Amino acid sequence: MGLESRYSSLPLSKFVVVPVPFEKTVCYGHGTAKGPAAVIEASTQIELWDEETKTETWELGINTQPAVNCKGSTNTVFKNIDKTVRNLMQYKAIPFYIGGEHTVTQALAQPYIEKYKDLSILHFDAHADLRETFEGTPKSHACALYPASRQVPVVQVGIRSVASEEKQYCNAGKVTTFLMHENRDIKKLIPQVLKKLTDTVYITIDVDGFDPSVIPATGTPQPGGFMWYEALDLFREVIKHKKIVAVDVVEACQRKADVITEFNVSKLIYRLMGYLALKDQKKK
Ligand SMILES: [Mn+2]
Repeated sequence: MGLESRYSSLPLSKFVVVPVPFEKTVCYGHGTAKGPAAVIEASTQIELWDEETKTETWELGINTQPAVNCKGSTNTVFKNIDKTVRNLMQYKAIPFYIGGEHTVTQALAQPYIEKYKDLSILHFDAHADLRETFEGTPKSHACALYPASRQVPVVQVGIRSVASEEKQYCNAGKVTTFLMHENRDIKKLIPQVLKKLTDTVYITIDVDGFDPSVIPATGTPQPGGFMWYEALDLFREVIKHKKIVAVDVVEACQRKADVITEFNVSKLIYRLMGYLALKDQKKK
């Protein structure tokens, strides 16, 4: 957001933004590697005062880290991500990781799974992402949540594309799947989601969970997703009732046609920070 250093040094900040521009296994639309930089660039266009939360969220401090090195093999990139996450865990700042393809969630979430014994994951996505392997590798965007789902509760919302090989995992084991077409009443959905999540939550947001009219530029779009205010209703309530340890926002692409995606993702991230800022206000 172009903040001066006393509002953006890591030890003083309430939030830290971490670009993770990894793109290797995308199967359709390309451009997620350029997503993080575009989102950060768009953040300079957002009003500092948040009109919904009525907070000057930026005053709590927002640090932006250099991008995680995503060159080299997937194993090398995963090691780089792991090192970054574990380093940031020393600070009080709540991380917002910006992808990159959804594969990065496997590496991002693992240190939190190991650290927090009562962790669960809110998985906002059009796709179930529960394949064990895809095109010969388990480290694929199509398998993004599979490793986590073997370890901690995963609550999926927005889902409207499931492969027959992964449907066995939906609503089985530790996975709760709220299919989009069956859960279109957000007021009924929210309490069910809150009930299924534990008290400590990692949020992973694949932007294709939104309707393509809200976030048009993404690798594998699906019709009929969350509208802007529906999604905000959900995120506001989850943030209000749960301890959030980290958020990732993945699969945003940059395209020449328009800047809607990067602007809206940037505003989404700032709004979620605003919801977290509100919790601080209530504690005072
Ligand atoms: Mn997806």
